[in-house]
Amino acid sequence: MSPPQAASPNSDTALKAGETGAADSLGEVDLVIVGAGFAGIYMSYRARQLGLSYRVFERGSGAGGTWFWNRYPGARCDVHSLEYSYQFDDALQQEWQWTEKFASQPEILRYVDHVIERFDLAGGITFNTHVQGAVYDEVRRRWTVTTAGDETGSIRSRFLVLATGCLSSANRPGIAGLDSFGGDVYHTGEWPHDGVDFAGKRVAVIGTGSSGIQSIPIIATEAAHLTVFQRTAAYTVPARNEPLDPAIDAEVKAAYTEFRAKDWQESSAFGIFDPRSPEHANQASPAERNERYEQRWQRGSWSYLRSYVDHILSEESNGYAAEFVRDKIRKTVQDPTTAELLCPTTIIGCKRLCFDTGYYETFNRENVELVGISDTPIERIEPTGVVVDDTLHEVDIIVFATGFDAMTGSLLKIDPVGKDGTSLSTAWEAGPVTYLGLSVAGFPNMFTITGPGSPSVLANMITCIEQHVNWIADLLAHMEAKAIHTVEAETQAVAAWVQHVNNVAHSTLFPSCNSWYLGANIPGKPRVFMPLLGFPAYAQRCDEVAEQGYEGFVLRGADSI
Ligand code: NA7
Repeated sequence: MSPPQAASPNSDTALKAGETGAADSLGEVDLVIVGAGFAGIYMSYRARQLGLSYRVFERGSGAGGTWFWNRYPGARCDVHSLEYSYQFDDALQQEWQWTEKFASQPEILRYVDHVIERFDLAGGITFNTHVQGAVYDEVRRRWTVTTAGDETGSIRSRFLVLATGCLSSANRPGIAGLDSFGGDVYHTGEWPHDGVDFAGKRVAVIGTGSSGIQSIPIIATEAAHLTVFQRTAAYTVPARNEPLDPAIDAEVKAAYTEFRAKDWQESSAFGIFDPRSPEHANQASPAERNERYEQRWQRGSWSYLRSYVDHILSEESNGYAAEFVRDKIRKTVQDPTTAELLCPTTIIGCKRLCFDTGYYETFNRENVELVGISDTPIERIEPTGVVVDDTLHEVDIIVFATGFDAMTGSLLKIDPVGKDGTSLSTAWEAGPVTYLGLSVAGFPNMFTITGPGSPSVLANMITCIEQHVNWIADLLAHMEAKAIHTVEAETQAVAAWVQHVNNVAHSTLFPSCNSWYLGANIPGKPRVFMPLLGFPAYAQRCDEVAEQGYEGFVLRGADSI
């Protein structure tokens, strides 16, 4: 096992003669990486390749990021396994054997652990250690990062990489009386490692996004009674998960590089298995549309929304796809009142589409009840249950499937303080502003991976992560080679980028509903569309920025002191 590198020979201590500087309890490295999910793991691999000294701090007791925490029943990826994996090492992608079309959470964790072991990365990761804050010192040109947990203290670094993930800060709604509840309370995004025994219990699930929709059918089969509290009905399409076909596995692995290159050209950096039809729904006849929707419904998952090219562009076309799903719900759910309550009315796809295994069928079970809380929100929680519209629903367990303070939550919990003592929360008071989703003006040598303003959650996260990490690693190598000590996004470049992200979003139907893409799920969060649509154009722009000498960034070296 190789420990993290010692400080690189090019390390610029930046201490002027006579300055001592209080020694930081955890010393100094070139690079502090926050988080040991897919992003932090790969960043540490590249840092080691570059000969940089680094430390990775991870609050969990294991690696995997969102996949470490989301252990709820039925947790599963919605991107094809052969696409949702690293591509930086051909031997790795050849040797790893996925068992299912859509990998389950435990299988993804096994993959993560395999990568760490295979590339000998464990020595650089400190688990059970929370990064609490980070402050930039302009004189020393160093970040001071404070930690708590297995290693409590502070560490100085030249660079700070926030690999904190987009879906890692659980949203626990502040419902009156929650503390008085006499039973057990869980959140899908912070699930106990030992699982939860639902046998014989009356269970409430609050929230019907992806996590609720994956877990509800399983909890229903285990619990004595299940009450589902639904604020907004979500669209879900059958996942049609199955064992990974060995013929497909062999075919992809025979030409994995070409497969990845093709994938890279997809707007979402995945989707080879479910190509988008170039036709427009509003130009097809009703019979053609229904036939196409039925085929795609049978195929399942992403295939459905890719039936036509204009679903997220034309309200009329979107309406056809939405009505087809409502029709399926009405045919599947026997009780007409429940069926109507389950019928979503928003734009299909403006919140992330969900994929299920037997979700709508679950509401035909005698032990399952649906309670709408859109017009009559949960009033309070009492020791014995949940009160809605003056009715007490008695339960023994409450499961919050209420999602995340997405994309910015974990960054703002750290709330780094940049130049002039400005905190990230102040800089982002009106919503997150970044350049390329990678850098924030006023926060030199700090990078966000898959941050707001990058494709991230609208694309294949692993592909986005590798593209980001490679871009950052190239920049760090450039800085080492040219004796550049600081890099910082220019304010004008940030403003232009934010405008670009907004323009792209507003040319689609994405901003039309209260999604976590917009921060609308968190009370008081500024309503700003955070991810950028279109991976290939984004990656090309990043390349151009680098080729043009890091256009939009200020690079400072020894001669600019
Ligand atoms: P989501 O998709 O954000 O879903 C959260 C659900 O919880 C959704 O139905 C919300 O209703 C509901 N919610 C949130 N806050 C409340 C309160 N205060 N009261 C009642 N109901 C509430 O999170 P998931 O964990 O399911 O999925 C996150 C992503 O993980 C998913 O998109 C995939 O990318 C994987 P709302 O719709 O806001 O009315």
